[in-house]
Amino acid sequence: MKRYQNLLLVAVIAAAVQITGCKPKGATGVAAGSAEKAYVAPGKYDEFYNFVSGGFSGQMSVYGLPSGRLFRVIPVFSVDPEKGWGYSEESKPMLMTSNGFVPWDDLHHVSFSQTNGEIDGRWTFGNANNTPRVARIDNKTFRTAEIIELPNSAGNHSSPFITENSEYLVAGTRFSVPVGDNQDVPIASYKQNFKGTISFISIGKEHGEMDIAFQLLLPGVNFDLSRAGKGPSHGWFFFSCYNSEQANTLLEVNASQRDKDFILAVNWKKAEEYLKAGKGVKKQVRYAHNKWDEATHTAKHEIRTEVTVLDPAILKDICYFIPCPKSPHGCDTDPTGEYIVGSGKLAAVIPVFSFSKIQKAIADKSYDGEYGGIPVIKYESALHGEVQKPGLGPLHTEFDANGNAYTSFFVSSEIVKWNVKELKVLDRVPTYYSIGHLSVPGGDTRKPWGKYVVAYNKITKDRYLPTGPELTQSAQIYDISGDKMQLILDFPTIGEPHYAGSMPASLIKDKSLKIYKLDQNKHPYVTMGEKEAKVVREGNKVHVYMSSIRSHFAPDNIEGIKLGDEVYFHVTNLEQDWDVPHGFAVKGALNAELLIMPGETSTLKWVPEKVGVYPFYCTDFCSALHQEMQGYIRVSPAGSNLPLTFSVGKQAAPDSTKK
Ligand code: CUK
Ligand code: CUA
Repeated sequence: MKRYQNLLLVAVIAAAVQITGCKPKGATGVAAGSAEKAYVAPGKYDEFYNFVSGGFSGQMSVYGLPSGRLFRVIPVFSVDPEKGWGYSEESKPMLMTSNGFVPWDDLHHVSFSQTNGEIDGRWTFGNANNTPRVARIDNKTFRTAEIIELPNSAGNHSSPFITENSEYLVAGTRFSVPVGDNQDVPIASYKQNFKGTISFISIGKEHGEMDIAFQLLLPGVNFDLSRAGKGPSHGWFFFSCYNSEQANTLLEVNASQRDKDFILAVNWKKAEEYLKAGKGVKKQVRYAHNKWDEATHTAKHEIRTEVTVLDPAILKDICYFIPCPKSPHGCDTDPTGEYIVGSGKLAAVIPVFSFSKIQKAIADKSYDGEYGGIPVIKYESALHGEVQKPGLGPLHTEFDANGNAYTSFFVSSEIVKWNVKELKVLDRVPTYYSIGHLSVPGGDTRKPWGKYVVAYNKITKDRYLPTGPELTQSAQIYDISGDKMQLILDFPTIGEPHYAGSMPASLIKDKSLKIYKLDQNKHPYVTMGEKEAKVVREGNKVHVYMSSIRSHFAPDNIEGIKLGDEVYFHVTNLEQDWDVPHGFAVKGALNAELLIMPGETSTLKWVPEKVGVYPFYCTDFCSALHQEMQGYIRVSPAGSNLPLTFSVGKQAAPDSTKK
């Protein structure tokens, strides 16, 4: 009977999901006069930067808040021909993994570096959900500076959440998989052989360099989301997990059997102690670590081979399970660090756990047995209370500075505001439609700025002009400065936005880099000035040391290339002026363009396959004579004995048509 009820609940919710819930009809939801709250006059700056994950685009995009204006798409895990990301020789190593070159991924969550529990503006992190990786973006350049792969992991969803002094980012695996020497095991042996892991990635204090400090080996559940403790709960991490049934097929039913799954509480300070005491076991693995070097404007890819694993079933008092109703998704800690909100996708209530009660339960050993060798704290002993009848399908919660929580509800398509201490629902507004994450500026930190909550929606239906079978995903901004939430703007987004974060513009804007200094360019193929431009043959490799400045390339006439040659255009942008990139593209190249920043060197590899004269040109409108910024390269047959020549400004004489 219980099983039947569970199936029924799943069926009802599945039906609701398919019809996208209680879809608000007719109204646009925007009250007269509220639009001006999102209005940022032409030429004026926004108050916040809004970094939004691109989901299956694999990128991150940056918008202004509250205007919703798009400023930049930052290529992270996916190639981006617009910027040459993954196409230039310098950036290709960034996308290398232990599986080779992976040109795409699925980026769900962004996270900002913090100092004392507040956003400090230095770095933005993002996760790769498919081929498990974490990326660090340098907020000075808005460029991906580092990518680290995660061994023993599959589907890095519960990531990259950060501690309050940027000690660690965590990365919990969504899929449990066989871990260890023999991975050729039957899928049906899930319960015996499959394990979940959580990686703790340390972050260098000065330069942010990422390293896997240790991994926890855990029972074979699916880790979903996570948040670090704050203030009193600093030193702890909380992870939601589903599929405590350990199903290996048809999870939509088989992983929805139990009334409660878990939140995993991790005492990472304790884990550090065990690590120091030498209790970790070193495992041989293979994972990529890729880092961008700003001096050489080039990424370096290396494979690392060792990771230290701690087993919390043996090393007691690192991990505790807390029962949490029905397939928890979001797991969010409030700004005080005392309350942990679990959002069960199929649950009728929102349970709020108390950190001090969890501590007391551990001290009193108030347990309900073990799961996979890890103690399970009694639900009531950890519980602060439940929000009753909040809505359908709670997913994620963020906070303002006044003790209020904002929870997204996918199935009932709404945001519900409630008081964390009193557990009272205060307000609800519809979203259009089917919200996933939501984000309040600083709403996951000790210091929320409040002001807005932004909804990231899965479905837009009738909100925008039709664009064929797929419609844009979208975000919606609500003013939360008053008692009632008020919708002030819809804006379309790039890719599927899962999570996002916002920080005051002042944390970034004055530190934003304007140019790369040419005299500090350490690229091995740099061309420091036009006089140094040259073409050098090394066997069948031809290196073109090329400069670009408004409005020509040097050299811009090249002859003596032969079929079978590999040509490397190393283009240095000599400009030392803000916002003057030059582009570079060659006809027929099986590649993308280069987009070269002032003072930077970038390389395009080109293997011509036909004899002829090929034009190349600048792709970025850089001056009144941008259209004149072009050149020619001549390709002769393989056996040709035409010497290699190059020039700029050498106008042909009327009769020089020989050769
Ligand atoms: S997840 Cu997308 S709505 Cu991947 Cu954070 Cu919840
Ligand atoms: Cu350089 Cu256009």
